Amino acid sequence: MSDTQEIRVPDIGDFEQVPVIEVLVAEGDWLESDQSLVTLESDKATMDVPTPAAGRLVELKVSEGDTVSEGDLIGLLEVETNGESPASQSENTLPDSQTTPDRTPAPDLDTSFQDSSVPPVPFDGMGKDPASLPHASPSVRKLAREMGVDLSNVQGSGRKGRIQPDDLKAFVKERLKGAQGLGSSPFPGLAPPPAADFSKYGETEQAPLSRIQKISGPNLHRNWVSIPHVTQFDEADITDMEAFRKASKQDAEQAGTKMTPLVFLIKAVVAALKRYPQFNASLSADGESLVYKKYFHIGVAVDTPGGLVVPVLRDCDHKGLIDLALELTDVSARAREGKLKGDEMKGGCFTISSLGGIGGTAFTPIINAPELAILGVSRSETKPVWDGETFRPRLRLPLSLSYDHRVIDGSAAARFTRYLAEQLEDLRRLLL
Ligand code: CAO
Repeated sequence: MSDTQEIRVPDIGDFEQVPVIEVLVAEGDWLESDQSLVTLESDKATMDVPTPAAGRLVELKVSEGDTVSEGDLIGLLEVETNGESPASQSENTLPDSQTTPDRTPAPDLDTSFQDSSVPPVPFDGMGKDPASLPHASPSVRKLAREMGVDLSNVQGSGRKGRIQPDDLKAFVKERLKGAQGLGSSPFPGLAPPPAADFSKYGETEQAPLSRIQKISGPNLHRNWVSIPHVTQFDEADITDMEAFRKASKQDAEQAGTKMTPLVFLIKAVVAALKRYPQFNASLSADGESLVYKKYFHIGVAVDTPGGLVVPVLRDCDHKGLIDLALELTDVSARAREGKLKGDEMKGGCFTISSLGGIGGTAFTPIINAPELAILGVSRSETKPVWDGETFRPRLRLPLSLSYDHRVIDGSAAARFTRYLAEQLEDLRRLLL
């Protein structure tokens, strides 16, 4: 036996003539209990009207664009009664055949905190600004909750930005893909950079990114967005260091190399890492502790035709200036020829990126995770420095230390950079 039930608009608060923005079923459909029939949208929120029972929708009385108020007829439902009179059935399975607005189950309001078992709640009783809530049906919200997706990050493709099941699936797929292409949006929900047809504005030529760029780009991107960077700037007076470097030129040449300021910086960095061990550490995998390293392997950024690579010079605490200069010449030459082995770019504690041979006054280097800091070096310049009585020409070397502010405080970074500068200002300190 079957019975026909009316499905009416339930209590929707003080709202009248609310537009039907979506019809989710068709006449003849077999419906599950609580399945959404239509979506209504006031100027404050959207809500789905569910069917009160399982059955076949024999007639649909509304279509998209209609407006409805509490009590209006939405459709007629044919319900199997299995020989029992509707009145004798449990309210949990089948409601009365004469469903009134009061008896209709509560609409599943379009809010992230709403549960379908609560009594009817008017549109304007939702506790927070409904206009700020993303538009999505209760089934999409339920799915999003189950998958731990924050719908405010999902872009809806439906009317007025309503989030459709396919939008949610596409969002999850995108997140699962992990590494994103360099041209895509870094954050879900954030529009990708606008695609432009540059040829409309003039002649163009397209060339693929180098292999190194394709590998290092996503790593730089991850480090930039996942580490809170702060950069501390300082200057070292390297007038005396430079005099020593020039005086040692012959010794270096006899050894078959040349000593640039970079080798002095490597030694000074080792001294500063010894003095401030938290700069020679990494966060543990669970982010709960610091792993302090007892070795001093320094990475050096090398500019190659294919892109930036960072070979690591090992045990720099045990090596002299000439040894480091020889090694640096060797690895940078092999880096430019693309002959570095993978292992030679691993295991670094701290990286130095020197643009001193090119120019510039300062820059903000990106930390080479899992390291916690990186030193940028710019071109030294002779500047007038006041010595208390007069201005004297002094050679000043700009230092830019980017550090992971989750672990390193600004005061520690300032001390580290100052200490580093002091080592360069008086090389005898490096012997201590
Ligand atoms: N101030 C003034 N002069 C400097 C200097 C500084 N801070 N650093 C180097 N110089 C001088 C050197 O003494 C050398 O001069 P001479 O030829 O007269 O001796 C000249 O500049 C060129 O030095 P260099 O660059 O060949 O050698 P280096 O040891 O300083 O650096 C290397 C080696 C491999 C690090 C460097 O060649 C390089 O690739 N730097 C680029 C790193 C980079 O791209 N970083 C950016 C990362 S962020 O995108």
